[in-house]
Amino acid sequence: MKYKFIDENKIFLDSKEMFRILDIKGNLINSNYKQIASNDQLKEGYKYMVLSRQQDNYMTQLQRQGRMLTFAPNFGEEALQVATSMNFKKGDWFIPAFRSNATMLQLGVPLKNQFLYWNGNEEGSKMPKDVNVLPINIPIATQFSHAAGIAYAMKLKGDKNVAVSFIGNGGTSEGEFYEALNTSSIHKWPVVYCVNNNQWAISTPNHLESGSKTIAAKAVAAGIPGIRVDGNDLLASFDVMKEAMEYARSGKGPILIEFVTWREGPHTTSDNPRIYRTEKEEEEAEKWEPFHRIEKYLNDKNILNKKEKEKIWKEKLEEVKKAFQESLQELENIKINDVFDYTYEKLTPELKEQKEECINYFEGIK
Ligand SMILES: Cc1ncc(C[n+]2csc(CCOP(=O)(O)OP(=O)(O)O)c2C)c(N)n1
Repeated sequence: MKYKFIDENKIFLDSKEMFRILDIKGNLINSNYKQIASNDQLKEGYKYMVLSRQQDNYMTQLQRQGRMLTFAPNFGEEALQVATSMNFKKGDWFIPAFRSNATMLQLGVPLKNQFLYWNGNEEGSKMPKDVNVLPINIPIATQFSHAAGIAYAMKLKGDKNVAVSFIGNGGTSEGEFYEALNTSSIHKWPVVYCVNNNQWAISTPNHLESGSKTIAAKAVAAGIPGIRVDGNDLLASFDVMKEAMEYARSGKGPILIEFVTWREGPHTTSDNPRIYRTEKEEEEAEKWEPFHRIEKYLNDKNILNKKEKEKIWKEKLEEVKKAFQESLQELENIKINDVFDYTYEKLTPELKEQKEECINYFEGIK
């Protein structure tokens, strides 16, 4: 099979170029572009972008009111996230970072779970049956090792499925990033390694965390293809992701995708970006944000008009509010045992002692 992106284009060793279909305003750069996603797929993907955005908007308000704990918003990264889930086939696995909300929602993780998780209840990590999504994992870059392991298992079983995982640009400076890429390259395990290059690792900019000009170029060391794509361009991200998943599914081994994006909000709600980047810098970067560009395209192609769009934004906010209320009912059922019961099959003597002390304490204040 001949690949459009993998075969015909250079690996981004020295160039900061990237694949892009929509320009800064959402117009087609090449008017001969042939849409690969169906209209319905694009519309569905857009709905999940909105759902995730509305969840972030609402959760930020809740957090400021003291009704949510700290969480990592996804502002500005929604297009690359749905471009991923839009390409999933039954049996594929997703191994998320902590900034993968829209992908998780589209793959069937309930909104309520996300509220529970970020409000400190591990019940939020309990996936519904047939939802092949691992719980959110906070230690940076460990996701790639887990994805490699799952892909190895799928290959042993003879499944034609793919493991897809995300980490941030900062995560690619971790040893685990290279270990996963290298090992899966040697054994040709079916993994698509994705990086949301949002330019920052908390307050550290890209150039202070990595000597490599691009993230895609890091694929060279593992002998696998690396592609750099505009992660705020839903069409480009979808097309690249589709090809990458076909590549891995066909037995050719892993591939690395660098989605170039910009973290619009804070790293988490306890971060203040104004300390390390200027408002002007933000305004410039946000001219490339994903929503207005795909909205313009969908409108130009008569896939989604203004009225439908407004309806989606309204409905998704209602969905979010309802899910939060549902999560509150479950939060009432928190048991102190939950803090201890999920790490080890059998508690260590120290943890056993701590658990008893904790239970006695809470019994005492009832
Ligand atoms: C192994 C490890 N080291 C440090 C941290 C603390 N930490 C949490 S997020 C973060 C920065 C992550 O930046 P990046 O990988 O670029 O992802 P982003 O948050 O921008 O999506 C760090 C250092 C951690 N969670 N895990």
